[in-house]
Parts: sequence; structure tokens; C-alpha cells
Amino acid sequence: MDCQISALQKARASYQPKLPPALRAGNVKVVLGAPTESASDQEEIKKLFPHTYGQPVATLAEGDGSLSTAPLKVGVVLSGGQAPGGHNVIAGLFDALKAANPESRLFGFLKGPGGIIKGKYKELTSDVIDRYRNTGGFDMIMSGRDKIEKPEDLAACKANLEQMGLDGLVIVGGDDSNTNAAVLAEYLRAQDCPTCVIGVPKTIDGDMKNEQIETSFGFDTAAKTYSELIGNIERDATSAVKYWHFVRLMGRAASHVTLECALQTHPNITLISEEVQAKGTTLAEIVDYIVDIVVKRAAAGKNYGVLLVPEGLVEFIPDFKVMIDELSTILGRDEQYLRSLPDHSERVQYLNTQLSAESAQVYNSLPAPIQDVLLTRDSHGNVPLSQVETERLLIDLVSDKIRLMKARGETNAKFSPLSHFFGYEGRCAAPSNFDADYTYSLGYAAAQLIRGGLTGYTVNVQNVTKPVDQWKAGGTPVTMMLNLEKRKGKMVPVIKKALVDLDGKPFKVFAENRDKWALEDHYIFPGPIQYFGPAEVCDAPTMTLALEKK
Ligand code: FBP
Repeated sequence: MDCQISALQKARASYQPKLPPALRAGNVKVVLGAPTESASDQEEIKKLFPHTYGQPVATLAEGDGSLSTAPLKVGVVLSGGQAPGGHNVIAGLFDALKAANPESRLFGFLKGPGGIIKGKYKELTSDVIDRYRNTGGFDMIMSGRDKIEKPEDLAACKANLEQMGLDGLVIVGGDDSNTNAAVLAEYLRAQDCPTCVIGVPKTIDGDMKNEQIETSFGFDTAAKTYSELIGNIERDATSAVKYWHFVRLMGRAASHVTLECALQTHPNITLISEEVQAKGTTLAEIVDYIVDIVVKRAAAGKNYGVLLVPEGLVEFIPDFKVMIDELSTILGRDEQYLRSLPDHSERVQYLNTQLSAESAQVYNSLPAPIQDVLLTRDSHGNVPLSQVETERLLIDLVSDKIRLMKARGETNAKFSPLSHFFGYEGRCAAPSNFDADYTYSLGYAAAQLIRGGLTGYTVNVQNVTKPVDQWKAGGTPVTMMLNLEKRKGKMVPVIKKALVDLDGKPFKVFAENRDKWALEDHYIFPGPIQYFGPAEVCDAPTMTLALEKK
């Protein structure tokens, strides 16, 4: 049977993403700026990256024919969580390589960085690429979360890249994967391997951004997809007038997705992890804040509402953070032993002998499934927070408190909560026009950096709140974005995560309005992403980006 595609997919396949003028010119050059320094810990990072530290910022401009037109062999890998637009990065890379020399070839490593280590790849020809233009997902070559870190993994990558004769490798990933790109670039250069390594900033979490990288791709589409769903829930809430919806939103560390969705939909309660951390708010205080709004709305006859909570919240509640850090140190030391214990209760028993008294108390107060998740780390040392059901924990605690208040005659609120988690629903949506253009431009620019022989760079496209005619592209040295962070109890170089800036415009606009949104109903219903139609409906950037760049 023929593979069937939807009517939208068919129409979308012919969308031609827009490119910044310098890339459209067909003749591009690389302009290098002044040497750079890492975000912090300069001396230590310089020692760890002696061959690639301090490289200059690169800008792509209309050119002078100085870039290589020799046929190139390039590999590409998709790393970490899916984000809308990954396929367009590959399409842009492919088109740029072919435009420079039709003999150039592109290879996709399969299932993430593990594919480079194992030498698993497939050639990406135009018939493969054309099937995936402007589609969501990473299914063209799949993704994975392996970390290229151990000496034997680095050596295996080098051997495979050399055997394939690759001139360049493009690693599409978030902060951890772009850190991987820096580590691999340094290693290859130290070993005189000619393969250039270029990273592409991807993550729906929106936390890989800085002065050079204005946004990570996928954030736009994912946040708009969740906002559509939240808007629908708000309509349902005002129609049924009987449910409180507790919605947890993806975003492992930073609350950008939650903040963006709040700006787009005006829910009654939004928790922002960074504010919780800055104010040192405890879990009990968070519960009190929620209960207060539930009770006040009930008194006004509104036994319904919508609450947004970021996935990363628990790591930002001060006593939880201390407990999670202690667990990470224990895992760094005793993970094997803990895994060898026959059941969860024995693990808890052992942990109680290792954690400080305060942390043991916090850990013991949690339900067993959450305790269990907190003992897991991915290959980058992160807690898999997408599995921590914070929305249910909050529902339980708020329900308990309201029950008590009712028994004491302090409220007659009817609290019927429903829980939701929006994460995977948005990561593979068809990229919005913004993400389709942005990712295609990133891929196209990555090819130029490789043609220029640059390595250890993350590609950037800037000025993105302006029309594409004013976009600019270039490369940011990865070491410029590094700092040292504690992972599994050890200090390691990683790209500094951009958390929500409490002094920034997006948070301020939210903070100025939240009391009004709490008690009155100011819901906004953004509706689904539009791909065809007027620019103000189809091409608007996120509110976060618009406010940041205002
Ligand atoms: P990246 O940082 O790799 O882009 O992934 C982000 C993310 O979507 C987080 O928001 C979420 O916590 C995590 O991936 C979920 O990971 P997994 O896909 O392994 O369940």
C-alpha cells in the first residue's frame, strides 16, 4: 500500500523556507571577529580546551568566493529530545552543500550520538530529504541521548569519521549536545583529524540562548502547540465551571515554556521555578499560594481554574535542590551498590543513612514513584523530570489543605482537580513558519561554516524578530558558552543554561498581570498554529522573543 500523507503535509511539503540575504546570495564568506573568553571559569576551561579555546566569533556575509567549492562529505546527527524543525536543519544543510557542489554527500548518523560511536549511518539523498521537508519529528534518522565522553567513545568516533572521510559533522542538540560538540571538536583537533564539528542550537525548553543565540529551535512551535491546548482547556473550564486543571509543562530546568504559555493564555495560576528559587519559597508556601487563590475564586462563585507548573519545579525548591544534589553525590559514589539492592524500601533505608537529616526528611515525604525517579540520571547526569508528576503532588497537597479548611468551616470551595502533562504532544508538531525558516537557515549556515573549515562552533541566526530579509547568520565558538557545573558530584564543562530572567521583560509583564488573571477570567485562546494566511497570524515570533528584543 502507498504511504499516505495528510492533506496538510502534502501542502506543507512545497513550502520553501526563507533564508537570510547573506545565505541567499549563493556566494558566502566567513568574517572572523576578535578572540573570545568562556562564560566563566576561564582558566579551567582554557586548560580543558587547549586547541579550540578562545576562537573568534564568525559572521557569514556576501562573499568573495573564498569558501571551498570542493565536493564535501558531511555527517549529521540529531541528539536529545525531539524539537520541531530538525528535519529542516538537515534539508538546509543538504541544499547548501549541493548548491556549493552537487557532488557533495550527506550522511545521517542513526539514533543520536551513539550512531557516531557505533558507525551506524545512512546516506541522505534527495528522495529521502524531500519526504521530510517541513515535517516535525526526528524520524528521518532518529535521536538518542548517548554522551560522547569516554576515551574509547571519542576514539571510536574518530575512527568512524576518518573511515568515512568526513569533512564535517553537524551535531543538532541542546546545551549538553553542543557541549559534546565542543569536546569532540577539541579531541579531533588534538588528534590531527580534519573533520570539523559544528553544533546547532535545539531544544523546546528554550534554555539554550545567550547574546549570540537568540533562541533554540523548536521552542516556538512547542510553546504554541501547548498554548493551543491550554486555551482549549480554559474554554472547557469556563464552560463546565466545575474543574481545576493542573497542567505541567515540559522544560527540564528553565520555565521558559511555562512563562511563554502563560503570556499566551493568561491562566489563573502560573508557577515559575526561577522565582521560587530566588525567593526561597518552600513547597508548603507554594501550596498556600494555590489554596488562597482556589478559596478566593470559590468565594466569588468560581470553582474552576487553570494552573501551569513547569516540569523543573522540584529542582528549584531550595530544600529539594539540596536533597537532589546530595542524591547526585551519593549516586556518583554508590550507584552500583544502590542498583544491587533488591527493592525500593532497602534503597530508601540505605539513603537515610547517607542523606543529611533535612534531606532525608524531604525525600521521605515524597510518594514512592517520585522517590524512585529521583534516583535516576540520564547519560548527562540530569534527573528525568518529565517523569516526576509534580502536578499530582500539588493536587494531593492542595486537596488535603482544602479538606482541612472545609472541616474547620473556613471555606466551602468545591475543588475537583484534573491533571495534565503537556510535553511529548508538542515536540514533534509540524514546525511553525518561524521554526521552518529558522531551522532551514541554521542548517544552511552550518554548511557554510564547514566550507570555511571552522570547528568547535555553534551556528547562529540572529535578528529573528525582524523579517527574514534582516536575519544574519554566523558561528559562536562553543567554548565561549561554557562554564563549570556539578554533575554526578563532579565539576564538568557545560554550556551555561539560560534560565528565566526575573528582571527580563517577559517575566515582568507576567508578574504585573498575574493577580488580575488569578481572580478574574482573562483567558486567551490562541488556537492552532496557522501555516497559511496573513503574516500576523502565521509568522509572529513567541511573546518571549518579541518582549526580549523590544
Ligand atoms: P533536550 O534538552 O534534549 O532538547 O530535551 C528536552 C526535553 O524535551 C525536556 O523538556 C524533557 O525533560 C526531556 O527532554 C525528556 O526527555 P526524554 O525524551 O528522554 O523523555
